[in-house]
Amino acid sequence: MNDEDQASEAAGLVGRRSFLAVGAGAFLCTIGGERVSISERGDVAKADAAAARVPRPASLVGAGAAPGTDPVDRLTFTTPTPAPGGKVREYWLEVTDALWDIVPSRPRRDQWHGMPIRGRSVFRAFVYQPMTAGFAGPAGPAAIPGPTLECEVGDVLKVHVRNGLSARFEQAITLHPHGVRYTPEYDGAYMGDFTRAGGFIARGEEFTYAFEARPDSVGVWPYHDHGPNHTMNTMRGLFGAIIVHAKGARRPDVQQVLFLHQLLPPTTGLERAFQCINGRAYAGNTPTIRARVGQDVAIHAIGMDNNFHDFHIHGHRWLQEGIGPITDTPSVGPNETITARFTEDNPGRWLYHCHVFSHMDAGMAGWYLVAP
Ligand SMILES: [Cu+2]
Repeated sequence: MNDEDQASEAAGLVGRRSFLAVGAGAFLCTIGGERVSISERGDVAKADAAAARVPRPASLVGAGAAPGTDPVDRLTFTTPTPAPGGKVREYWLEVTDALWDIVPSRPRRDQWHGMPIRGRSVFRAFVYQPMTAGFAGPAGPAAIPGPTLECEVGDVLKVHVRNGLSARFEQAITLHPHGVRYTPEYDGAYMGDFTRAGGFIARGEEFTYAFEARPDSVGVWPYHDHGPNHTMNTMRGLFGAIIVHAKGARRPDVQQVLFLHQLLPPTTGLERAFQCINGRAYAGNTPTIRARVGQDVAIHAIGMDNNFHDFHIHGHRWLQEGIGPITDTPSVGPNETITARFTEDNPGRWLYHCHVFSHMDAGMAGWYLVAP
């Protein structure tokens, strides 16, 4: 079987050879008013079928009825412009479905334990693919996570999103940001009859979001799908990071975003669960971070599943506001960010990993290599 056949079968589209209950990975989705239980390998197809039945919200049909009857539903909003000295930072993202290998090293291997990884590891992910202006062509690979959107306080992030899913995935998607300031029009949230323009991008359509980077937006934040099928779509890869820098702030020499998340059989159709960092599992497949002594290093860990993770870097400690004063293993919850920022002073080969043992042992680990 080639990878495409494997992924189709894995998603339950070609036939389910085995009934495999995976209780630990079960979750419930509410999709357009339907409750969909996601508990078996390949149940992603059930979520997709439910999402395909969600109609375009009445508020977005034709001239558009007001979304609801409360006075707040009749408010209208303007598109923000940059503060004095600020800029418009434009990004073009196409939502595509793509085959994704969770363990791409050949042979498949966990470098930490020198252990072969057996079985299939390719599934069909949904991703935000970076595109050049006007969606002229790809600006980068279709990958988990989507591109990091960067700006400074005073800027407006203008994010063009096109739903480029293939015909078998007839469903709306969105982009919902954290941290920046936005009106309901640019919330990117599907809300049934109350849905505003950015909350339902049907297949083949596009929408342009405008987000303001305010002084209280400084930090590192996730963005993710918040359309009718948001839970499943986020779990299969529709997420990325936003970094808002203080005006004129010195950028770190090394900056790395790490999403901590699971890829489970109900979502992937694969036989086993993978504990992932940026869509990959096991050291040598997950990001290898490199720095030199003396560099200003910022490593941002973001939770992107139903779990809490404990982010640990060997050989290092850092100030963690609200947890510290000094830590080397802070917890990070769903859609929460922690930042490990320090001046590098400890050369060598180091591990970084989630310190939940079952996560660490199933792939949520990687290398941090520090040159003298
Ligand atoms: Cu974990």
